[in-house]
Amino acid sequence: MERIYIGLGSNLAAPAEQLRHALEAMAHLPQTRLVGTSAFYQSDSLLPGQPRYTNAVAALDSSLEPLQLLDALQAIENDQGRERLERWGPRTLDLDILLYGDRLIDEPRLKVPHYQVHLRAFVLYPLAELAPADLRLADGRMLKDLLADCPFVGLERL
Ligand code: A4P
Ligand code: MG
Repeated sequence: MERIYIGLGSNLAAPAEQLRHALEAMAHLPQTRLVGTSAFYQSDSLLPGQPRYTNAVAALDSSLEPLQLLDALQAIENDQGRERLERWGPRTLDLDILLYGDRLIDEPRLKVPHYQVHLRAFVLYPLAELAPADLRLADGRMLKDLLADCPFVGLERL
């Protein structure tokens, strides 16, 4: 079992409902336990002209291998009507593997830690609700240092 953190995001079709539904689906994955869920947060899209996003982070314990977990998460996205029309386009559900134990993964389909973890208040603040205060990412960065460099601006805790 490894501790895994998943970032959830939605900005279409009742986002908070999409997140609740996805949490339920993740709780039912094989060899996996949902061990924690952050609060939900709203913020503007990183790209202008899109609806606001609702985001959260979930903590899982799982013995699925990373690519198996990615497949399972993409199946959940597809079940919830995800259409990949354009990169960064609006979406009913986006599930990103933020951290996978202390693994560094660099494969064509999967980069962990997620490449934009450090830039995104809507990832770091919910992550900090679930992760130990002294969490060190696999690449050596400390969560508390990333938080210190990422102001809580434009985030609305629901
Ligand atoms: N992939 C590689 N690494 C990972 C990983 N760690 N977790 C690959 C999940 N997938 C990973 O993803 C494209 C491919 O990335 C996948 O097929 C997988 O093999 P995608 O979800 O199909 O495409 P995307 O979501 O459009 O791209 P990306 O880069 O995941 O977008 P982001 O970074 O998620 O950004 N504003 C706010 N406020 N909140 C948001 O959540 N999200 C985005 C989308 C833009 N603005 C936002 C938010
Ligand atoms: Mg994504």
